[in-house]
Amino acid sequence: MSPRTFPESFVWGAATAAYQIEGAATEGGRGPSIWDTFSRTPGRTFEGHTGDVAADHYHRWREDVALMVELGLDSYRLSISWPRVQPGGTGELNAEGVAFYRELLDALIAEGINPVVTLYHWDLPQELEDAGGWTNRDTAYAFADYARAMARALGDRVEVWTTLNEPWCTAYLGYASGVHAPGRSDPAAALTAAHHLNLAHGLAGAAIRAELGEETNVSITLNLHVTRPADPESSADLEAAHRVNLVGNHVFLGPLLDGSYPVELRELTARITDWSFVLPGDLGLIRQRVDILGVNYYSTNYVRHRRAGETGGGSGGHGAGAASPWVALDDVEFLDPAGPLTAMGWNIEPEGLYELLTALDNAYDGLPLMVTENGAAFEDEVGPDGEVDDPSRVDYLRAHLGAVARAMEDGADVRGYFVWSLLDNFEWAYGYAKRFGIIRVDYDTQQRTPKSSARWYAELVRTGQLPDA
Ligand code: GBH
Repeated sequence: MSPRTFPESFVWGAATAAYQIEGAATEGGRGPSIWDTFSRTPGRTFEGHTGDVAADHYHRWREDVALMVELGLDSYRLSISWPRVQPGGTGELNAEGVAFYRELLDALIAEGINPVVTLYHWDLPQELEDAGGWTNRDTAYAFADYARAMARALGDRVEVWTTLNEPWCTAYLGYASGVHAPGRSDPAAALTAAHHLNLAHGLAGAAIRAELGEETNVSITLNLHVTRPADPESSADLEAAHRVNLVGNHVFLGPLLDGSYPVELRELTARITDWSFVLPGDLGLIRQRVDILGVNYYSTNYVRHRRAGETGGGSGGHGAGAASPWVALDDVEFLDPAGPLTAMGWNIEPEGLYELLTALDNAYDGLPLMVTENGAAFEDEVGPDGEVDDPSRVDYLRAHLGAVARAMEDGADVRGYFVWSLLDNFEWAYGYAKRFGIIRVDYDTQQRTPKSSARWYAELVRTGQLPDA
C-alpha cells in the first residue's frame, strides 16, 4: 500500500491538560481544585501521587514551546486551570494566572502554533465542589461566567474554544465510580452532573459568542464509546451495547446535537432519577452551534448481557472493587479486554476510530470533526544513552492515523489530529506510573527527551505523508 497523504490544511497537533503538566499547585495565586483535594486523600491515586509538581510546565513552558517548534506542530491543545485564573470559581480573576496563559499563548502564536484552548479539563475550583460541584446547577452558570471572562481576557489569541473535555469522565468517573475527583459514588448525582455539564457547555458557548461575535468557533470534546456485543448474533448482547451507547454517548450527543435526551435513556434510568433537573428551556440553551466536535479515542469495549442469576464477571477495566461508572447498566457485563493491550490494559483497535468518525459523519451529516486526543501508554525503556525507543507507540499512532485517513477518504470531515500527549504527565488516578508522552519527562530532573515516536511524528507533520510500517 502506498503512503497516505493528508491534505495541506490538516492540523497536526499535540495535547496536554493543565493539572497533568503544570505543577505549581500553590503558586501564582492559584486556588485549590478538586484534584488537589482528591490526590492528597490517601488511597485515591497510585502511591499518593499528586499534581503538585507534575512536569513543572508552569516554570518550563518556554522550553516546552521550543520542543513544539522542533516537532513542527501546527497547533497545541492546552487547558486553562480554572482555579489558577479564578481561584474560588466565582468573582475576581487572578491577574497573575491570566498573565501566565496570555504569555504562553503569545509565545505559541509568535511561533505560528495555533492554540486550541479547553476551558475545563477536570480541575474544578474546590470552593464550587464544596457547594455541590456539578450536581449544583449554579456551577453551570459559574462556568459560563468564567468562560466569558476568558473570552474577554484572551479572545484575540484563541481560534477555537473548547468548553469541556470529556464530560463523561467528569460525570461518571467523578460522581458514579468515584475513581476521579471528587470521588463520589452516587448514580443520581452522576446523571445530574451530566445534565449540568451539558448546560454549562451551552451557556458558555453563548457567553463566548456574546463576547467575541457570533462567528466564534466553539467546540466540545467527547470521549465517545465504541461498544461491541460479545456475541454479534445475540440480541441481548446487541441490546446491552445499545444501552451503553445511550448512557455513554447519547446523554451528550442528544442534547448537544439533536436537542433532546433520548426517551429510551430516560426510561432506562427512571429507577435512578426522574430527570427533574432538566428545567424548561434547558434543551434550547444546550443546543448551540457546534463548529467542531472534538473526539478523543483510545480503545473499544465489549459487552454482554448478564443472564438471569449470573453475578460477577470481568471488571472491564473499571478497576477491581471500584463501583461501575455505568449507571443503570447492572445487567451489562464489560468483558476484560483481550488481544493486544497498552500499558493501561486497554485494547488496541484502530478500526474503532474509523467506525466512530464515519458513524458521526453519517449521523450528523458533515459535522466538522477533530481528533483531539489519541495515543497510548507503554512501558518505555530508557536506553544507555538516555534515549527512548518506543516502536509500540509509533505502531499505535500509525495504525490510528491510518484509520483517520480512511474515514476521511470515506467522507468524514476530519480537520486535525492531536496526539496525547506532548509530554509524559500526571495520569490522574495512575499518577506518574503511566506514560503517554511522545516526549519523556524524567521526574527527578524534569529533563525532557523526545522519544523516537516524537521524531516519527515530526516527520509526519513535515511531510503530511503517513508511511507504511
Ligand atoms: C483522556 O481520558 C483524558 O482526557 C486525558 O486527560 C488522559 O490523560 C488520557 O485520556 C489518557 O487516559 O470506564 O470501561 O469506559 C480518557 C479516559 C479512557 C475513560 C478509557 C474511559 C475506558 C474504561 N477514558 N476509559 S471504561
